[in-house]
Amino acid sequence: MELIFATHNKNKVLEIKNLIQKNIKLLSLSDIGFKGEIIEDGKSLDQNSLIKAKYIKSKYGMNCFADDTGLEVHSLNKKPGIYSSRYAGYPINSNNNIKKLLKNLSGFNNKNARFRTVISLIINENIYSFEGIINGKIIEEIKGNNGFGYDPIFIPNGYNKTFAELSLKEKNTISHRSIAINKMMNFLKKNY
Ligand code: ITT
Repeated sequence: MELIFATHNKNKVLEIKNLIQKNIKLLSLSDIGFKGEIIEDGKSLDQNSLIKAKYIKSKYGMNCFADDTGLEVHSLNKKPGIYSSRYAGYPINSNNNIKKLLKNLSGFNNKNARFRTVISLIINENIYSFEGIINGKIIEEIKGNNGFGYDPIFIPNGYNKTFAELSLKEKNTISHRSIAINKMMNFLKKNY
């Protein structure tokens, strides 16, 4: 089975490559030659992941899935959430996003946060959804060089390293995205 992963984020593609079962041929947006922007104007991760998947499905007619992920910080009323990629405005820049987040969080004692991923999968005309959550906390300094986005300031519960200090393999054993992808893989194994 061929499945398009409707994302422009190369880090996401890299992360999930090893989690996809062998009988699935994963195609990225660059593999199919799509360079356009998909406007994510939904009000939730669910809506935005569905917008991305539906857009590619209707344009190419191929089965596909999309991931929308947000960092939800308890003391900031679950922000940046759906605004995670453009939290500090345009052009999108992870360092600026991190700086803004740390500034906004500086007066709060509660640093609890979670990453939440929602995957929308479209097979033929059927739509399915899978969620993955990892709880942790935000630290005030940047640590580690691996990963992407907010990884250098997020420590998952039960660990003393940030996601950016963990290897790709280690992050994949516990991450929001791997939980959602594994749910999708189990579903595909059983049903397709
Ligand atoms: P696509 O929409 O093309 O998939 P994107 O990077 O815009 O790519 P999202 O809207 O899902 O994807 O992601 C929002 C932002 O959240 C993303 O740009 C990162 O800054 C951050 N993010 C997502 N997943 C993350 C992860 O695993 N670790 C750290 N930050 C992450």
